[in-house]
Amino acid sequence: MAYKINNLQEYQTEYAASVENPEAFWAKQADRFQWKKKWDSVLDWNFSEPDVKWFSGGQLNISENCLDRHLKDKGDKVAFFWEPNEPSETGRAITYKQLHTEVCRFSNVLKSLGAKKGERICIYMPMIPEVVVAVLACARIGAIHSVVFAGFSASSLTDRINDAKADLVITSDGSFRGNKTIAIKDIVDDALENSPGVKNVIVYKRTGQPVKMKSSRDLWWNELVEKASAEHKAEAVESEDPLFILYTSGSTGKPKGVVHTTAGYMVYSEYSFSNVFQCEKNSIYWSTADIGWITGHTYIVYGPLLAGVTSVLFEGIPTHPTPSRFWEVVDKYKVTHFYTAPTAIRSLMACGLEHVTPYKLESLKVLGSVGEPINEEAWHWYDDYVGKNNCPIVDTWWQTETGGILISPLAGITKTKPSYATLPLPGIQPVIVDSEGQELEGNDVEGNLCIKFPWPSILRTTYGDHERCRQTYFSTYKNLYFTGDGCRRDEDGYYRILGRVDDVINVSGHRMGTAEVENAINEDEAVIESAVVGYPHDIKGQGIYAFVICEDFDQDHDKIRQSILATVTRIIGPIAKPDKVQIVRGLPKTRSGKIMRRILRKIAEGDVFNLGDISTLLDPGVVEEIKKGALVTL
Ligand code: 6R9
Repeated sequence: MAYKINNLQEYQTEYAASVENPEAFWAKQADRFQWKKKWDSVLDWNFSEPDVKWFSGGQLNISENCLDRHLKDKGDKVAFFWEPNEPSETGRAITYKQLHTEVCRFSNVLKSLGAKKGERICIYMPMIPEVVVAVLACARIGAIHSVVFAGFSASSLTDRINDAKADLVITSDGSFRGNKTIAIKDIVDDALENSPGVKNVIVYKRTGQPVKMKSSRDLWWNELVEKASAEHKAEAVESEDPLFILYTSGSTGKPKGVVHTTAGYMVYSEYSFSNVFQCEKNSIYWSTADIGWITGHTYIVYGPLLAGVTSVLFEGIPTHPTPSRFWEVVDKYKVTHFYTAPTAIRSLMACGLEHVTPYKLESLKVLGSVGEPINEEAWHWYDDYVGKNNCPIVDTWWQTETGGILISPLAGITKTKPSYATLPLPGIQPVIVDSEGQELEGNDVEGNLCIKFPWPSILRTTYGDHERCRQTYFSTYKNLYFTGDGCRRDEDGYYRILGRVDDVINVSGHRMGTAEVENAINEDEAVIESAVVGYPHDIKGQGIYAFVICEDFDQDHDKIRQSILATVTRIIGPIAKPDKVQIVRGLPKTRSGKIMRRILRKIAEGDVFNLGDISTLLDPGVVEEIKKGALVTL
């Protein structure tokens, strides 16, 4: 098992060492892995371009470190227990050796189709073991995977395929999600109408539903794999060769392709996984995330496999067939480490205790939370009814861009505090700055959260647009990585994340840019202009509130709403559907034409008596009208 911190004093010593001599600290961590060629220098960096390089000159393969490295001692250990959507369907147990064989076979399949090092491969799949095989096979041949969440629409998929210039797509015929069957392959077909660069589509048969196979382009997974050899020597890649692209929303325009590279990401994903969760030899770890999000990448695939842990891989949703599904799975596999999102906790909380109390949940040792701030009520419910006041809760703060957890308790070591992510991991140097970029030193301060020194899994660029990366993360405050989150450091030096300070809404732990949702709404025929803001939502954390100007205000508003929801679903996917759509005659704009979102946010929150100064508006009258029609209880 990897090097692990065992107590608070060790944490403090490690932390101090990591700040004093980061290079020596990370070289020691990197030494535990298998290198095809050792690095020449540990770290070269500047945040102004930005240009960050970890373990330069080194060569390695991350899939070899996830799989081959464990074969001698852990070949027969289960890597994944796969639990299907329907409890009546038999699951699968896949050992490290079996996973290795499958990944080797599929690597040969990819090679036989001409896939090469550095090429982009798009993966659009449900939560089945083959998605892990696909990801690791890409890494094994040195190709760059771009996993797209299978809930995104055809048009979102097209954008991501085209931005990454992927020429191969891996998918399935359909997927099971709750009581729905989704025609995944049809969505891919639609997407490919506008992605002429794609030469092949590999289709895994999951549901058995009929699909159209385009000859010479579309190939069945099973047929390709049957013919493939199970021997494959992992390609040597450079430390800084890209490992994957993952698209995420920002405050402006289209989602950006966050790029992570190989060696640093490997070292940090394993280090953070091992230290935050503190798994032991016989632990059964389960993260309920989807592979389409960063949590799925780092803490379903890479972290746990690098650490040689046994995980549960779950295809379904928390409420199918009943809201007991999670607890049933915990008892079935005797899960020891359970990692989920506050939104899931809140939705299960709302379903009632009768779905939890019949379950033993005795195996649980550690609970985790990720994706959004966890409110105290949800924290206590998780602690009382799931952890039975016996399991530390690790509230893990991090981002797609950070690659791994940066601020979190270490399970059983750091004293927890409801709704606090607590302390930075070794190697992480957070700073809180005011709006001018002045560092706020000492405790009991609040401002914007930045990080002042690189850690191994920091993003390296945004795909195809380095300037966007610089602008978004490294230009707001000189020589600092800016997270986009507000933060408080309390009197004990504990960090509490307060949520986004930019135009990003966090809906059920999923990041949505307001601009992105507005662009989708504006595609609707009836719409002239729109403005989107977030508002507090009991289950989702934040909901999406859209103010929309239509061509004809006197049309049936419900009809327009339905049409807008359908348009947003078509363009982005169901996760971006506004919860509230208010049709308005005008939007509050300044004389220079800028929408004053501050006012709309207040209205959406139902706080209409504190709108602040509205005298700079071009037409203050619109505010009164919006207030009258507001879809809130005042
Ligand atoms: C891992 C992930 C990142 C944004 C981040 C922040 C919010 C994530 C959080 C949290 C408070 C936590 N966030 N974890 N806020 N406490 N424990 O979620 O990545 O999808 O990129 O979202 O999510 O606002 O900036 P990503």
